[in-house]
Amino acid sequence: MADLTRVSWVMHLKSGHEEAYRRKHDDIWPELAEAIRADGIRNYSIFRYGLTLFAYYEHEGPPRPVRPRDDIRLRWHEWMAPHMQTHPDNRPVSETVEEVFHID
Ligand code: RM4
Repeated sequence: MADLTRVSWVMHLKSGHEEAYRRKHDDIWPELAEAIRADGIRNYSIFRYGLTLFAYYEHEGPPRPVRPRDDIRLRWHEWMAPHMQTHPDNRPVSETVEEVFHID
């Protein structure tokens, strides 16, 4: 079986933006969903705990370096920026989390 890489990180919502964040993801742009799938990303979930967002996805093969954002991601990050803690270029502040347990 091919190697599977699991990727997880946390991001941070601004207080009072919980519903807006969810609504925008309920209406995710089809072209963004398509770009995510085209990258081989599977099982992508974002869970909210208070203002903390825990994100997780899988892709086949070894871990990949972070790539420059394409136009869709640049626009999506601009669209999401009002609701999240971000860097000045609208990238969400993200911290890698450590996998400490896994079972198939
Ligand atoms: C998040 C954030 C992430 C993006 C997902 C789809 O709110 O913008 O960077 O990958 O949406």
